[in-house]
Amino acid sequence: MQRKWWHGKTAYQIYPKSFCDSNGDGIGDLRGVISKLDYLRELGVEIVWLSPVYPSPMADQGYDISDYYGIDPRFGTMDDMDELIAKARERGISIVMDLVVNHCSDEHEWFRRACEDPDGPYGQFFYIRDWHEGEPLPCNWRSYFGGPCWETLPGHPDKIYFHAFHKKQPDLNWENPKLRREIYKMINWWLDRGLGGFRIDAIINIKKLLPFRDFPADRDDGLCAIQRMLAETEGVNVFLREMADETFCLYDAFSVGEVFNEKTEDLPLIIGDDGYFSSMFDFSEHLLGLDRRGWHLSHLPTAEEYKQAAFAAQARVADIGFLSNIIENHDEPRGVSHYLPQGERSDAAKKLLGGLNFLLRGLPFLYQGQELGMENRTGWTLGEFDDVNTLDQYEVALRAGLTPEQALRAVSLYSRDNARTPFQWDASPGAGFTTGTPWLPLNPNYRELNLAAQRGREGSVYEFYRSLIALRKSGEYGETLVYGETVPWLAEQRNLMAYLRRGERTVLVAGNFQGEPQDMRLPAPLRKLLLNNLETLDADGETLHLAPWQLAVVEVEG
Ligand code: ISL
Ligand code: CA
Repeated sequence: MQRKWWHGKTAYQIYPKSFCDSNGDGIGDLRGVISKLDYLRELGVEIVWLSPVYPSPMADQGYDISDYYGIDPRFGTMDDMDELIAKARERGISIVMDLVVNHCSDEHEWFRRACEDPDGPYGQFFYIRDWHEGEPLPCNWRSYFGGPCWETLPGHPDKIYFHAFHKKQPDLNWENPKLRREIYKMINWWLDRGLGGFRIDAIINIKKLLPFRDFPADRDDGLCAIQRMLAETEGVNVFLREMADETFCLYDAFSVGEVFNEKTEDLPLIIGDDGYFSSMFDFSEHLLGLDRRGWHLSHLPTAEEYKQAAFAAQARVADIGFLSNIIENHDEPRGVSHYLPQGERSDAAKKLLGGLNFLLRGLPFLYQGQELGMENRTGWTLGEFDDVNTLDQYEVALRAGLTPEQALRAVSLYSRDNARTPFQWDASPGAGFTTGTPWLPLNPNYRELNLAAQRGREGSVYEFYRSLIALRKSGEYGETLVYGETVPWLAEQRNLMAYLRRGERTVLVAGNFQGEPQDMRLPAPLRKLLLNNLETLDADGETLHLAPWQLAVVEVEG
């Protein structure tokens, strides 16, 4: 496998709206991010992915972009962005932006012009079809945020346009070479400003199954999940290859795809040596237990399911390329509230989950606050939710017959807003995030759970993450942890998640994924203890006696 400049780095996702507010308006901003660059360096991260900061009406928190060449005034100015890129670079950090090009905002100039003249050139930038009241829609796909994928084109009662997400996010027509050229031009404009690369949003959706057609309904709304069409669609690779050749490859930029529903045989095309993306997220753990019919029917994954999914993903990719490993992002509940049993909040268990994920082969991505062990917010009321997806799922649950209390409980477990509550810097009112009123309520646990309480405190979750990052960067073990193969160890032993990373050296990662002690047979004699989430480790010649939630990282004889 070819070596790449980003392989040995740790990446970190910032959700700008909730990271640090510099001017007291309750909304995080770029000057806030700049003020925390030294913090990010101290943590050890070297790639920072910023969720969208472009001008946006915020129907989907910035994933509805109305100008690809600007910065939303809520977040700052283009000068702030340039300063961020430059100051980050001085600290050895590459800035990666979000590339949202499956759709734009209905307030983007392209869409406005398409509405003015649907038959003109900008009409071809979207999927617009003739339609008359009473006729069937061109297809019965259900948009990700609920309801049909079709909406009346403003000003044209006899025309409709396609949107895979919110109706304020019209899909761009990638079949049109003019549109594709506009996108590539924009990407290169940003790369010329010194950006390290992009995280690429919802990208598998850019290829539509054409002509549009129906699938059997999967709920009583007569619609069918849009993912169903993705399974039948061919040809997305052609667009993405072209995009990479015209943009990322010219700059040796980093690119990580938000790829769902990919076909196994396509993995080399996606993330192989000459793949069109540097990396792609591993969502296999996230998909566990999710029921397409609604969050209220979903179940939380068990330790065994988590382990098997992670091992399967590692085997599937093996040495083809690098997955990007996460326990959470801005679209998911907090990993520690999702993959650990309900109510389990010990630091040991949080470190176990984080360490098991972080040390897998691939590129580790942390999501802001993960390094503190931030948790789902509890006690949500309906009115406190901001996220469109959550509000839709609440309705879905009500329609399925749940009581309002049951529906609220169900969506509280899965809501994307759990990850979007402000970063907990300290115990002051506003959690050090803002001096004003935060745009989304804080998690009330910020008084105890915050950076100030953990920084420099031996044994804290934060210091544990710093050690993980340092170990992966170390001269002694870096090569093994970055490039070594992953070999599951005793995969059938219940609630034990253990694996070897085999490279120059052999490192064993052994996690007791339960609240009871558990013995584990060693694959080879112990050489050295590298990391431990507890104070002691009980081992004899052939066995590790793991305490509840213990995670031990040890070098063994190779
Ligand atoms: O169900 C999915 C894939 O099978 C979805 O998870 C979907 O791909 C995902 O929601 C896409 O997310 C991204 O694009 C959205 C935005 O709301 C999210 O925040 C973003 O991460 C629309 O831009
Ligand atoms: Ca602000």
